[in-house]
Amino acid sequence: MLLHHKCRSAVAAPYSRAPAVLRLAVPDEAVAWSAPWAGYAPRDYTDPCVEGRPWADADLGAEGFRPAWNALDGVVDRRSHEGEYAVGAGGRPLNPRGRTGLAGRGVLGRWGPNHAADPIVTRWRGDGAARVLQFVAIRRRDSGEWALPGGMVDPGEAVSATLRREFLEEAVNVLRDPARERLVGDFFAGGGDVVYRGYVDDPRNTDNAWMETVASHFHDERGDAVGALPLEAGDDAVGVRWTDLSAGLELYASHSLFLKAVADKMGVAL
Ligand code: RP5
Ligand code: MG
Ligand code: MG
Repeated sequence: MLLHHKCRSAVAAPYSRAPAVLRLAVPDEAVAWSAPWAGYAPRDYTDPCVEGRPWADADLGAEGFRPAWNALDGVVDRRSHEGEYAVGAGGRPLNPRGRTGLAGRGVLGRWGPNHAADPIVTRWRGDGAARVLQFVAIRRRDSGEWALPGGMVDPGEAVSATLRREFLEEAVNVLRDPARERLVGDFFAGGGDVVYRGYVDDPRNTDNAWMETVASHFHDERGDAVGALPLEAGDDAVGVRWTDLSAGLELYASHSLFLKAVADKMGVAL
């Protein structure tokens, strides 16, 4: 099992989105829930930004809130790509990758898995032996890091629709000009090639709420479709650019891992 790093620290460290909230230090050997830790009592934190929001769950124990874990719960998908997750004390789902040093939901809306989709759009720069594979990266408003233009799957939304919608919102700024939707034509039809499906090592994760994604690859071989579009950052992106795929790229969460899979698929050595 890959150890999560970005949602954990070996020394007490601030939670990414609420720096006054400290994660408990969790050393590598104490990450697995099976590792004994009798006094483990991390801070229990759910950020006010999720309370009462239509896209967020209620508090556990709130009247009328009876989530069906590991199931499709109405339109909310509470199943994990990682298989069945455990539900611990207080009816709280447990992070399938183990301890994070923080309990509650943090800034995530759902208890348990929070489902996202990440479109990986590529084209070539240059040609012949010197050609370089490029992908569309956005700069996140929340952390300032470069990332894939991904986002949350809305309840009941098909992942293929999320992939297209998030690309249009974050990399084409369709929100400013809805007519831009037409520019991508049928480029996203079919949902692309899934290169990763599972847990994301996202700095927002907690012991009881975590990100999962489907990362899907769309390639513009001739560079005359989406590869030729003017890009403009929108919604929760503050920058966008074609980025050379190279070794050692520092990207948000586990996004470099998904790009490694794309490089392998395209026969590009990193
Ligand atoms: C990451 O957070 C996913 O891989 C996806 O890129 C992103 C979704 O969250 P928002 O961009 O909507 O904040 O874990
Ligand atoms: Mg978005
Ligand atoms: Mg996003």
